[in-house]
Amino acid sequence: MSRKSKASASAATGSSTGGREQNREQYYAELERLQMGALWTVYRTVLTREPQRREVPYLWPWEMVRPQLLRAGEMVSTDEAERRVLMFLNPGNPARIGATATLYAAAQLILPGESARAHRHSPAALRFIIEGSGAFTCVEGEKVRMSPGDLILTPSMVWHDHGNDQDQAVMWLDGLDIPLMASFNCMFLEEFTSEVQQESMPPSRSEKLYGRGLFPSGSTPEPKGPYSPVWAYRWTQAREALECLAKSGDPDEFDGHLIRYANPASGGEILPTMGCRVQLIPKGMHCRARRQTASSVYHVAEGSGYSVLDGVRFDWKKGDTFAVPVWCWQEHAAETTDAVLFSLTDHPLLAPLGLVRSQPYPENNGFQAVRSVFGEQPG
Ligand code: 1HN
Repeated sequence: MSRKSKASASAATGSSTGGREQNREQYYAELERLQMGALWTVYRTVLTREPQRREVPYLWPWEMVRPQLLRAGEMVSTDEAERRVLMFLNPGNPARIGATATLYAAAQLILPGESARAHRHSPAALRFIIEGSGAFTCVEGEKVRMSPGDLILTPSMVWHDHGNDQDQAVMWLDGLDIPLMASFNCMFLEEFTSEVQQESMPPSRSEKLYGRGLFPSGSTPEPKGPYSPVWAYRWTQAREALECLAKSGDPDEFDGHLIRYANPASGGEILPTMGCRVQLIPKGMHCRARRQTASSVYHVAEGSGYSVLDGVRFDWKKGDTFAVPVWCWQEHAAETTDAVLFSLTDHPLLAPLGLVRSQPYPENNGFQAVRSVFGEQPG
C-alpha cells in the first residue's frame, strides 16, 4: 500500500492507530462468529521452527504402580471393568489418555480364575509381561501363554480376550496407539458373540508357523494385514539375541546393544503404528545424548540405571516405566549392573511420512548437564 492510499484508508475509517487496533479486534470477533480465523494471528504458534509439545518426560515407578494395581484388584472385577487397567497419564497430555502425544501406556492386572471379555478394535495393542506366569491372551482363536518379558501383539481389528487359569496374579504393560486413533477420529469397537473365544487353533500356532523361518505353503493363507503374523515374541529368545549381540561387537554409542522386533514376513516393523525395541546397556556404559522426532515409552526389563531427559535425571529400576516425548534430549546409563530396556515407539508411522529426524547433543562432549533429579524438590 502506498503512503497516499494508507493515509486515505485511515481517513476512510476515521481512525488513529488505537482505532485501527479496535477495528481489528472487532474484525477478529466477527470472523470468529463466522467460523473463520485470520492465519496471521496464529501463524507463528502453528508453524513452529521445531517441535513444540505439552507432554513432559515422566516416570511411573513400579513400587508405586504395583500396590495401586493390586488395590484395583480388590475394588473392581474384570467383569465390571472390562479391562482392569491403570493408565500412565503424561501430566502435560491435554487429552488425559497418552503417556506421550501418540502412545498410550498402562498396567493391567488379571487375577486367578478371571477372564477379560473378547473384543476387537481399531487401536492396535501390545503387551509386555511384567509379573506372573500362566495367564493367556486368546488371539483369533489361538491361546498365547504369557511369561515375564514376553511381548504379545493384538493388532488392529484382531479378536482378543485374556484369561488366567493358573494360581498367580499376572500383570503386564499395555501399549496402544489410542491417541493416534482418537486424533484420526477412527475408533471402532466390536464385542465378540460370546464372552470368550473358542480355542479354534493349536496353541502358539502363529509362532510355530511364522516365527521360525519355516513358512507354511499351499492352502494355508499367506499372512495378511500390515502387521506381524506372529502374536508372541518370547523373552528367552530376545534375551538370547541380546546376549549374542553383546558378544558380537561394540555397543552403539547412543543405544548400547539394541534389537528391533521385526515382522518375519516383511523384515519391517511389527505394527504399522508402533514398533518395539529392546536394548542392553552394559554395566558402566553411559550412552550419548540425542533427540528424535519419534516418541517412546521405556520399560525397565532388567537391572537398574538412569536416563537424563531434557536435563533431568530419572533413576530407574526393574518394572519402572518412563515416557520420552518428541524432541526430548535423552541419554541412558547403567552403573552397577547391566540394564535391559524394552521400549515402544511411534517410529513406524513417522518413517513413511519422511518425518524421522535425530540430532546428537551438540555441546558438552555429547552429554547433558544434569539440572535436577526427578522426584526431588528443586533446591
Ligand atoms: C484393550 O482392548 C485392552 O484388550 C487394554 O487388554 C487396554 C485400552 C483402550 C482400549 C482398549 C485389552 C485398552 C483396550
